[in-house]
Amino acid sequence: MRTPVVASPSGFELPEGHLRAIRWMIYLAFGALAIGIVNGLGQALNYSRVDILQYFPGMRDYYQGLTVHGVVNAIVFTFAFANGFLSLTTSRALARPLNGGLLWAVFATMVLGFVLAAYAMGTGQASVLYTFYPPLMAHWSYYLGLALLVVSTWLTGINLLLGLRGWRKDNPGVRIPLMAFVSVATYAMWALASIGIAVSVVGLLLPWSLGLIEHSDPLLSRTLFWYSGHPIVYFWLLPAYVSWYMMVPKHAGGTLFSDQLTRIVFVLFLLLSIPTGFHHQYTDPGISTGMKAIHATLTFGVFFPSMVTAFSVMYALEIGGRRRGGTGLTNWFFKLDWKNPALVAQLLAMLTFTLGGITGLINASYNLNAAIHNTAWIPGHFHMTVGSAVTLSFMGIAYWLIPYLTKRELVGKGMALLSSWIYTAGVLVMARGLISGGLDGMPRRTLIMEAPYEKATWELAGMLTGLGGTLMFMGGGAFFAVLIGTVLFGKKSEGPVDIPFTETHHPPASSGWEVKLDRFRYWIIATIILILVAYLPFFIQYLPGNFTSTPYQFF
Ligand code: HAS
Ligand code: CU
Repeated sequence: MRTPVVASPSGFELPEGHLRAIRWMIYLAFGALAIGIVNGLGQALNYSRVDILQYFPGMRDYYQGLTVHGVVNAIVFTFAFANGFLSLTTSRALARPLNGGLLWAVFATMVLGFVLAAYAMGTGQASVLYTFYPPLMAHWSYYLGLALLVVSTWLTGINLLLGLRGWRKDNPGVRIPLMAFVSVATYAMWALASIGIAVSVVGLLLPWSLGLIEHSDPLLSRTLFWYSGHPIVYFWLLPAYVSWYMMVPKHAGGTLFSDQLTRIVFVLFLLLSIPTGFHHQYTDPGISTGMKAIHATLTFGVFFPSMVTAFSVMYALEIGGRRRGGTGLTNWFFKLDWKNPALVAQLLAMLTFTLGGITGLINASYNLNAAIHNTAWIPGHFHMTVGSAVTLSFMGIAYWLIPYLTKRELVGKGMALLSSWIYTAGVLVMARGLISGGLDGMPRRTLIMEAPYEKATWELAGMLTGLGGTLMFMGGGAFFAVLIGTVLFGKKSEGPVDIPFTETHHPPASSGWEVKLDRFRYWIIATIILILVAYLPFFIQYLPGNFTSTPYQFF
């Protein structure tokens, strides 16, 4: 084995003002998560017929609570975290400051977007869920708020790109540092992916809610939504993957075995994340079966880089476990540092994600999808992906990131460890409830406690869902106690605090085909071609659309 090399240069420190902007983005992210988990508890308890939503002003209505839960957890929390975290990783990896003004502009745009959307949701004028399908119509401030949240990700993307361009000018012919490569690839993917939601919100729904357009076209808006709505799940996931590749091996005392393969994985996500949206629309009329089959096939394609990730990261962990004295086939796993909260949270996130991934494969299978679409199975699937692979990983990252950003030591390490275990137990119990109920026809997005058609067999499923959700809430509560304790009472760290950088076995190749991996321009062109193959036939046949639906507001 060769001497490992550090994957990205360290030693460079971001200007104090930049760190402050990033710190506020991370605070905003976790502030949103805190609101979201209170709502989440209400949603989970609904399945076990316990009504707590009535006690929360501004969340009295089931769909109001569910909208707040979806928007703050799946959009505000994830976007704010990605904007802050990947700005930091890019700047550190390139060893140069990003544009400080843009960092603050990102923060301000997110706050404004959040306030506008919160106003609409809090006053009960936007109970349209985070998918906002027309003809359900929300208050204009909801759409404008969401649009601004998307703009904040574009501003971050521009900032990363400007940083990369400057770095390239100063370092001609040098390979992009791996950590910058994976961060920029994430934003390049999302820049192309977010076009659908932007066209739908700014071009159709916002003017419609302002009375400028009279009617809406549900199928067109759904299609534009899912054009962005599938890749958005990778925009949530990839910052966690950045950490699994670039930091978790370091926590575990291991090394990453291939720089090249890591780049290939992120290029595959860039290429394949977007042309898959119809797997959310298998049951929609008006889209040909042939087009659905293309999206199904590409969905199996985008499964592949996650499989590669599973084996790459597992190998890095194995190296760490063996260096700590692990022997035999499995003993290395138990030798990992199970006392490090940042590592444990992310290991548990990975373990849960194996189940989340498998359920994804079932969703993607056209005929199996018919059995579980719109049932409680789906929230079962996505709480084992975004609800744990992503959220628990971000919590794990926070255990070193908050001390790094505040220069204070983590308070309550034991509580932090316990929090991850309780949270994971909660996710698994809740998913067990939702998944078994879903297989038995228990619907999602339904006020089960007042449904007149409940099946007796849903009772156990509902109770497990409520119990699991309560455990998740307790785990989340413990996490916030640690977080707030650290920010307010953490001991000032002595000496410099650094980001945990993973090392790789080999430096990136300086000649040969691997060098071409860094040419983002080619990958972006290839991605656009794939998008055209996957979407153009539908739009050619469907446009100019059917703008005939009159708006509904049941709230
Ligand atoms: Fe999904 C619906 C298919 C991944 C989120 N998904 C959803 C919805 C959400 C969501 C929110 O094809 C509902 C949307 C709504 O409101 O209607 N999903 C997939 C597939 C994957 C997948 C094929 N989903 C995700 C991720 C999400 C997410 C990631 C969030 C972050 N999903 C679907 C489909 C639907 C769907 C259909 C529509 C269903 C319907 O009818 O409505 C794949 O990308 C999954 C790949 C994952 C893997 C797992 C790899 C495992 C890893 C961990 C390794 C472990 C280690 C541990 C290293 C292949 C990387 C080592 C430890 C040791 C034990 C040694
Ligand atoms: Cu999807």
